Amino acid sequence: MKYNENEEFMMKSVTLSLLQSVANAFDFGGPVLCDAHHYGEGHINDTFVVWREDHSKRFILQRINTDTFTNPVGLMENVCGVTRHLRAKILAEGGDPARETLNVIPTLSGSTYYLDADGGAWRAYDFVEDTICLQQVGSETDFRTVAETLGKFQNQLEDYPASTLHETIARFHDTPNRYANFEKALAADALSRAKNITSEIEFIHAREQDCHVLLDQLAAGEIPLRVTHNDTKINNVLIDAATGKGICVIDLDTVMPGLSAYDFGDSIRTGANDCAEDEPDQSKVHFDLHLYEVFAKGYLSTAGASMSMAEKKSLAWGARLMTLECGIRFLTDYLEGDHYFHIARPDHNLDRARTQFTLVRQMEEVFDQMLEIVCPDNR
Ligand code: ADP
Ligand code: GN1
Ligand code: MG
Repeated sequence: MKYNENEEFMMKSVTLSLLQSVANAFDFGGPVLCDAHHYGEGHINDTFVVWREDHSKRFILQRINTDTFTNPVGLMENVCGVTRHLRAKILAEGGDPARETLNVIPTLSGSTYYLDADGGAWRAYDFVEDTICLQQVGSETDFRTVAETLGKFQNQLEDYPASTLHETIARFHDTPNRYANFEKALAADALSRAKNITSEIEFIHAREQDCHVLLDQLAAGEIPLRVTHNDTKINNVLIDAATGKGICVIDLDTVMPGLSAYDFGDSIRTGANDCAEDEPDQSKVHFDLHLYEVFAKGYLSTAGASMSMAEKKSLAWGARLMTLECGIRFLTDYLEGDHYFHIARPDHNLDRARTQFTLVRQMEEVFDQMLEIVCPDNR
């Protein structure tokens, strides 16, 4: 790992010659030109843009992070199965499948992925043009659009055969297991960083019981297992730049059986506030109950019809727990030496974790109102 030329992100660098040789393996309909600068702000995969030589069309070329996704073949089976399913739904609804779901570009030999000489696993997608990708919420309208788009996505996958999905990351949103992993990292304290985070450790320990809430509800049969996206950070939804319409849900690597609370919660974590995920100044971090309500209304307008009262209530817990869980994961990575999330500066994961915990504390203060918003008068 090293800083790339712009020192924007600490991520695995890729030489132009490697990128070009990988790009040459895909069926882009002609030769393409590559740019070795990372594209976008994802924390996991290495994302690049390639252009046809005549500049008529561009594509996303991604190296799948195989430290994170250890079965890239199964992962691509999931992505192809899910996008095929979505395409049929979009067509039936009179939509445009070329823009409204990811379109996998095969290699010249007809495979959905390519393995380079070093074992790197690559895939390519059409670039979804004329869209914006929010890193932070600028307007209520856009946030509501993200909510409606994710609710619709959940509906479209309602009848997806969940048993055919590979579990691409084991126990991804198993919050008690994330807690246990934090405890292991803390006990090992490999870089002697625990001394810097005594108040954060105390914060996490005080919430051990909270970590169990959603999985207990699932085990008790109170809420259903669905096919969910599981990584609904707002920058994983593309919005039409001209019309503001929700266009495409991307980053399908973690589509797996899960809870609606996970998808609802991760969007609230990233969107219902006025700060960046990695805001270092905690006085600037504000959970925004109004934006939470905007999102809840949008999400329930498209996904609410099939939800029981208990499932609606679980959404509020999803917001709290996805934020807590993500903070625990950032802090675990900080303790272990920042090997999971791409970082751009020392203590980046620590800043991210602190921001999550500030949000959790503020959510706890208004939790009754959060419950009431998703489940008014327990209706
Ligand atoms: P990561 O798992 O690292 O987050 P993503 O698949 O989310 O990777 O891609 C990173 C970024 O690249 C996205 O946030 C988005 O800005 C951009 N991106 C990914 N796929 C597409 C696409 N098909 N069209 C346009 N932009 C895309
Ligand atoms: C990662 O891939 P990306 O950047 O959309 C992570 C999420 C975290 C998020 C925190 C596969 O999302 O779980 O919530 O970072 N994805 C994976 O920003 O671990
Ligand atoms: Mg992403």
